Amino acid sequence: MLSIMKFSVFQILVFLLFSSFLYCQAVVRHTFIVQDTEYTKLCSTKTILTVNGQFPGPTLYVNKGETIIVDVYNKAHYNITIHWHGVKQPRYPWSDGPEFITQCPIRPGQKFSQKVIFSTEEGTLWWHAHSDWSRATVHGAIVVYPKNKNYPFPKPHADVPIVFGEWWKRDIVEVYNEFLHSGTDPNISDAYTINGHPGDLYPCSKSDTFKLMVNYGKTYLLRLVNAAVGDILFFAIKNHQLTVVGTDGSYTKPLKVDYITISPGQTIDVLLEANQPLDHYYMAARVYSSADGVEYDNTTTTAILQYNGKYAPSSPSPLPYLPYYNDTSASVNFTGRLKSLADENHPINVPLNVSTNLFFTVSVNTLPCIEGNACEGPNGTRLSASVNNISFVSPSIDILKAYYLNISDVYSNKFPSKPPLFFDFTADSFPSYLETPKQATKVKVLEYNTTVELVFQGTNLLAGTDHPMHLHGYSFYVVGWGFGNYDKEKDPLKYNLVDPPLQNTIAVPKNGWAAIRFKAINPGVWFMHCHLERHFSWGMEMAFIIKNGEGPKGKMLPPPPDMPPC
Ligand SMILES: *[C@@H]1O[C@H](CO)[C@@H](O)[C@H](O)[C@H]1NC(C)=O
Ligand SMILES: *[C@@H]1O[C@H](CO)[C@@H](O)[C@H](O)[C@H]1NC(C)=O
Ligand SMILES: *[C@@H]1O[C@H](CO)[C@@H](O)[C@H](O)[C@H]1NC(C)=O
Ligand SMILES: *[C@@H]1O[C@H](CO)[C@@H](O)[C@H](O)[C@H]1NC(C)=O
Ligand SMILES: *[C@@H]1O[C@H](CO)[C@@H](O)[C@H](O)[C@H]1NC(C)=O
Ligand SMILES: *[C@@H]1O[C@H](CO)[C@@H](O)[C@H](O)[C@H]1NC(C)=O
Ligand SMILES: *[C@@H]1O[C@H](CO)[C@@H](O)[C@H](O)[C@H]1NC(C)=O
Ligand SMILES: *[C@@H]1O[C@H](CO)[C@@H](O)[C@H](O)[C@H]1NC(C)=O
Ligand SMILES: *[C@@H]1O[C@H](CO)[C@@H](O)[C@H](O)[C@H]1NC(C)=O
Ligand SMILES: *[C@@H]1O[C@H](CO)[C@@H](O)[C@H](O)[C@H]1NC(C)=O
Ligand SMILES: [Cu+2]
Repeated sequence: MLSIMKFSVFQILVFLLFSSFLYCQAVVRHTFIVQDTEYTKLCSTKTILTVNGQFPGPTLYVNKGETIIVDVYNKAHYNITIHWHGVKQPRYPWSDGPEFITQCPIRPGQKFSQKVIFSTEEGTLWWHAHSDWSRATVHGAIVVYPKNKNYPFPKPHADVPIVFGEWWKRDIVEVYNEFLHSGTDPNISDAYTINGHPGDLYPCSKSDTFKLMVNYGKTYLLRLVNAAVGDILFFAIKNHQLTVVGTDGSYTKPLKVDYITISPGQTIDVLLEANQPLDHYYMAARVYSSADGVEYDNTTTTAILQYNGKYAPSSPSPLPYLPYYNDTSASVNFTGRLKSLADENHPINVPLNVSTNLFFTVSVNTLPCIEGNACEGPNGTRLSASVNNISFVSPSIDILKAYYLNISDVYSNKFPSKPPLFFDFTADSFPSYLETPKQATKVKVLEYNTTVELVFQGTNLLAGTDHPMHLHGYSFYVVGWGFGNYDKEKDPLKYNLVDPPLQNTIAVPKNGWAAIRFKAINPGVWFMHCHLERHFSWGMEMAFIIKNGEGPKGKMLPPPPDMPPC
């Protein structure tokens, strides 16, 4: 009797162990319900698109190398797609998300189960809508934990996503439609937000402020995500230095700073030591805007870092120092100091032997007026934007499907490796004939396993400004950057090939250039675009097709059965 009892207890233990093992192996599923939700901010109420009713949307927590499934239900009144920003999705572009690049939109009432495949990413990424400007409110953080929570720094006391957003009092669809119709810049936003809260410097926002409670003596990992629609931001915390430890899902050498610069699309992980006298301290963010003559939202969003304990907080609380709105040297001073951690546990693999050199100009342009449209751009034109003088025209079925099924007339595969004309790209003025781009849907086709160096050259056509360029399906090493025209003899001599940062978004500095390298080992269709939404809407984007390589490991996986129909 006793022995039977023992045996059954043992059996139960085995069963429990086995089932928990099975549970761990099961693919984790998440539900995203895209819906219309009423929100009140800055004294006015409006309906916004959200995921699960939240702004920002839910944070996804995953372990390095995991695959998850997100069931996206569109219960709203707009078409939507969801992109997993910075997730490489090896050989599986099908759930990458950009509308008419890798899928057609999920229509109201439809569902799409998106498989999200994590591989080498570790740190912070994010997800967002990738159709028109709905990503203004449809976005959230992704936290990728290291194996066994084994960080290359002492384990932080807590993990805090800090998501920056941008808020218009008006409906974002109205702002977007009016912008498209006008042919000129969009209306500037009314506020920036930190985790959905504008903070107490705005009217009616005293109680709409994000608060981070901390214990003296502890260290916190802040996972910063810039989800703003069109603005690079400076961020700082009063009296606290920040130690940068990662960007775009990859570790960096620890870098102590007083402020950070963060581009739309970029993530930055910082350690915050709660080592100051017990008090309330402001965190603040405001725009870095480098384009001359372009209006910007000059407001400041704040949150409060509040120490636990009994004390009377000082009042008023001073704001932290932030660089001036147009301080380009402050911006690049931060961005240019990022370096990969590159230690023995986090080795890097910078491609040294380049086989394909690409040189892409990124420009703001004008198009002649078309009847029936407003033409409020300079001299009665419509603003536009381009890569290598080609302003991207969105196709009406997705490029991935056209490629996979060999459907012709959807895109041309003749995207040029260099611009049609070489001139002084960063001159003060230009003959007006240079201003008008071509309009086309062109992709650059690369053989599998090519080693690519891509130099982005910013131009001063219309108004030079920073362009945060984002590549899907890859992370790339940022091996160099500078101001003025890229010099192909001298500039490569100054490249960092030892510990360049591994990123998925790089802000090409105003009237300058940035050089990136990657190895084309992820077959599929991968979008590349400026992450300032107005430039994106004007056509500052293109796509790569990376062909299949040898063997099954070099080939794209087949599509899932539930791809949204066109
Ligand atoms: C844009 O700004 C103008 C001028 O301030 C205003 O009249 C218009 O209503 C705004 N449009 C939207 C969609 O917010
Ligand atoms: C922001 O711009 C407004 C309108 O142009 C101006 O009145 C205000 O002084 C500016 N505020 C700051 C902090 O620069
Ligand atoms: C920044 O703006 C200020 C004030 O408008 C101006 O005086 C200054 O020249 C600008 N700096 C740069 C680098 O453009
Ligand atoms: C960048 O910032 C560091 C630290 O504040 C400072 O020492 C350095 O002079 C700055 N460099 C430039 C080029 O502004
Ligand atoms: C670089 O590539 C060239 C051409 O593909 C090849 O001949 C050479 O051996 C390579 N060098 C290294 C160091 O891999
Ligand atoms: C607008 O036209 C004027 C006069 O023809 C010209 O000098 C100026 O460069 C033009 N501006 C733009 C942005 O094309
Ligand atoms: C793709 O289509 C073109 C023309 O429609 C045809 O010539 C070609 O053989 C097709 N390729 C494949 C791989 O089916
Ligand atoms: C872009 O292409 C158009 C059309 O061919 C041409 O008129 C224009 O000069 C080109 N601009 C640049 C900057 O290459
Ligand atoms: C990729 O290229 C490298 C050389 O750069 C070569 O050693 C390797 O075998 C290639 N892999 C495939 C799958 O083609
Ligand atoms: C939604 O997407 C479908 C399919 O691509 C398209 O036909 C329809 O026009 C889109 N609706 C809107 C409102 O954009
Ligand atoms: Cu841009």
